[in-house]
Amino acid sequence: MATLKLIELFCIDPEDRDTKDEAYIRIITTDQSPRIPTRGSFSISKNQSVNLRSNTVNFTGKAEIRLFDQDSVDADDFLGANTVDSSKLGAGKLKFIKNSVNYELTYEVVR
Ligand SMILES: [Ca+2]
Ligand SMILES: [Ca+2]
Repeated sequence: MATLKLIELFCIDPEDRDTKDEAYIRIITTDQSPRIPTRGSFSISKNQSVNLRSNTVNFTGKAEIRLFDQDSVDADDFLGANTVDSSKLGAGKLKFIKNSVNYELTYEVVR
């Protein structure tokens, strides 16, 4: 068992061109799939960051981190996925890059 600690989500280029993105994260583990934030989304635009330090998830094996932009009329945009491993402890950065969209998520895996 390890703990995934989210630290910061940084938007280099948003998905929604003219407005802010409504970003949210879903973490898929072997036994749960929490959404962060639980309801709604983080309002984020180009060169802005969101502090995620209050969010931790316990997991065993691998955890998949999926990033979405919530849209109100059409379906939410899936912006990519990354996997972290409970045996690889330490801090790191995950890239979410799709077409012109570019996000960076800072995280740490601790025991
Ligand atoms: Ca969108
Ligand atoms: Ca949106």
